[in-house]
Amino acid sequence: MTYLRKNSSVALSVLMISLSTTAVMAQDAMSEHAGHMTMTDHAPMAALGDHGVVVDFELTDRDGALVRDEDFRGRHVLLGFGFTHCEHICPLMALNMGRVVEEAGPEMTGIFVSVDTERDTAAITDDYAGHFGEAMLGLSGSIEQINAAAKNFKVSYAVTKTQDAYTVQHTANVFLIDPNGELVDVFNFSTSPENILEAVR
Ligand SMILES: [Cu+2]
Repeated sequence: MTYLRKNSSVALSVLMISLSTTAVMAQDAMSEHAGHMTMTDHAPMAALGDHGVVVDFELTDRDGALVRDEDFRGRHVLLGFGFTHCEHICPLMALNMGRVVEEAGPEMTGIFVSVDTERDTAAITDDYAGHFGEAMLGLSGSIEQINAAAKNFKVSYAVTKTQDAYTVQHTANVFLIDPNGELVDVFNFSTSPENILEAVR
């Protein structure tokens, strides 16, 4: 089965316009998502688990249908975890992912998975992902589904709620999965689309 967006008529977001000063944002972002990232392009493989491992996830799309890793066999997948209220990291990550997916053509799907299960429904997540490209899919799921998927990618996240703040810290890596469902490379949220595309070719 080839999984494509069901809702592709979303207009380009102003988010994309506000993303031209990436250096400043990355610095900002370091404090927002402290503790989970390095500033090199490639995350250290030791932190990723087994290179070449077959990925495993079961999530939910905007219609409540189950979406599994095997639905994407035969295609490349670029996948990242985040949340739609994220101010700096996720917009840049999704923007980069959208550009890669657009350049790579119809053989690649981008998947943005929200770890903010309380606020981000699958529909909200999919609308968000759709701002960044036609082939960008947003998925959500139950806490159990999200935790299982995050564990598979060695992604950690933490929701912090106080009286006046609601923040989500999360690993901001971008995972490249090949048509056999194997993890082939991992990038940081700020890795340029060009560098990711090199790994696809
Ligand atoms: Cu984020």
